[in-house]
Amino acid sequence: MGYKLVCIECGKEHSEESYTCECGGLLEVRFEDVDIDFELNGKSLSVWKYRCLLPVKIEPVTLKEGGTPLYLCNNICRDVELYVKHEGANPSGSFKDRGMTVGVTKALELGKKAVACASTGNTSASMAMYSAKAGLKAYVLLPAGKVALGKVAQALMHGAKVIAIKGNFDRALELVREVCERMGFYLLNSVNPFRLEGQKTIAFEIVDEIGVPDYVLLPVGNAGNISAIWKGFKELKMFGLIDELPKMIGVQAEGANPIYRAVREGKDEIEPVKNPETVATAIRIGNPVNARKALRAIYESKGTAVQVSDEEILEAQKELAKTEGIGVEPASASSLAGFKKLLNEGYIDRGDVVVCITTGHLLKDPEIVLKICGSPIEVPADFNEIVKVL
Ligand code: AN7
Repeated sequence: MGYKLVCIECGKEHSEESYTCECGGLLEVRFEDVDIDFELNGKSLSVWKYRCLLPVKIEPVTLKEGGTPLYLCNNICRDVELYVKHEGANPSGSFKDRGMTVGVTKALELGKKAVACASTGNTSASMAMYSAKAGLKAYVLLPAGKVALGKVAQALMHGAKVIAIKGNFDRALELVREVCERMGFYLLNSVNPFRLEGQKTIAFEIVDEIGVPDYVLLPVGNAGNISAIWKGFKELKMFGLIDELPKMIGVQAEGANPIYRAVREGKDEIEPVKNPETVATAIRIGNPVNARKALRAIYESKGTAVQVSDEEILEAQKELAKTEGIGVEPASASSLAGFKKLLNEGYIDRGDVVVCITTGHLLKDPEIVLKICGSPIEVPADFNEIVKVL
């Protein structure tokens, strides 16, 4: 198949076992001479519909990921054609499954026996699921006490060895890179370029269903997904399937905003945030490993980055749930919060076509729901008592 693995900084070609270049640069998969064998006809959406643009040679390890719903949200907004693509509808409840189906397949293809990741939660849940299906051992490093309950539950139940460290995600990622290096485990964080290949299918599915939107907004943590989705759009253009490209908008929480700050200052490097803090624990990341790719995505697409407060995030989470029937976890709601901010500022215009990606399911983080909504009203088991509280 026509692809190679190349450093995005110096262009050096690498073997499939590499994660980064000696020069420190991130790697990416580059396709050449592909026979495109799918049609963008809105039918049978799934990650593997686009197999000709996915860099694997063996039968994929799949749990039927992708094909997530794209909802027109005109209860929230009528001036703009606002869509929400709900990645919470993937098998493990987050977009990570698109990456893991490719990443875990690659682990098998390379003959690996064990996979590992650091995670704010969703990566670990997804990796545990796909490695269970593949029969691989799975090791997970989490920041202790900072991962939403549903995600820990998934990683445990699907049989990963779950290790909580007294440190944040950024520290866990440093450590798991060392563990993988020394123990020979296959690293499945988004520094793994094959995972991002799976995630680019979000772009393919959007175009497949509605064509090219004006804007795509999504939460940014480790910054892999925004890089992946932009790559997806660019490939469709490169292979002559579309003429236009959307603008990519990264949304970050105020307390974990290194990409936002770099964009505001027009820089192409970030300054890490030392002690990131936000209610959106999924994106509580101060030193995003894919920052260089993400900043290129934003600048090349002529998009931007926006920051939102925890309050705005939770407000958007409630609004999606109560007015559109879409249940998402806090990090995911930041995309809508960012949209509302940019609409109010006049950055987004009437009539624009906008897609907000909601990256994870409401049930991932049940504890935050109880904090926001309170607990159920308890009454004696009696009709009159029930009527009193209706
Ligand atoms: C719901 O699971 O980093 O910018 O370790 O779970 O591609 O990192 C999760 C990230 C957005 C950010 N929304 O995506 C992990 C992890 C949700 C997430 C992001 C995450 P990236």
